[in-house]
Amino acid sequence: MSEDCLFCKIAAGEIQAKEVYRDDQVVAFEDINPQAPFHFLIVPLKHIRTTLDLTTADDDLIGHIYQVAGKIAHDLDFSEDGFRVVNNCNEGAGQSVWHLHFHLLGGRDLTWPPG
Ligand code: DGP
Repeated sequence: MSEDCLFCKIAAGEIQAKEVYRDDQVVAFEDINPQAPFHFLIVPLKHIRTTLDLTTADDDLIGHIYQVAGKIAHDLDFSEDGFRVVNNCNEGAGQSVWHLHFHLLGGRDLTWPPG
């Protein structure tokens, strides 16, 4: 855990969030500023600052995150209509919280390219 990291505090249960999934590697919860009818953040419990800080030791974790994304979309019944998994890396891409996270969006038509 990294001190003063918002998502570490949510992962530790010190700050409340509307959780939809948790296991021994990740937690998923509703985004506070939803951009779609379904908008969740899938966050590793381990503090990793950005995608650029991943190592080969994290390969299974990233695979697991995609499995969890599909499971949430399936369990909440929006997988068939389509969903998107997005990771913003660094400020230019819109990253605002410095703990790796994946947006899971669904429940509306998702246009391409994203902004
Ligand atoms: P990004 O901009 O890609 O780093 O995404 C960060 C997201 O985190 C953004 O969509 C809003 C969300 N967020 C920020 N603070 C909180 C919070 O305190 N609770 C929850 N649930 N989401 C938050």
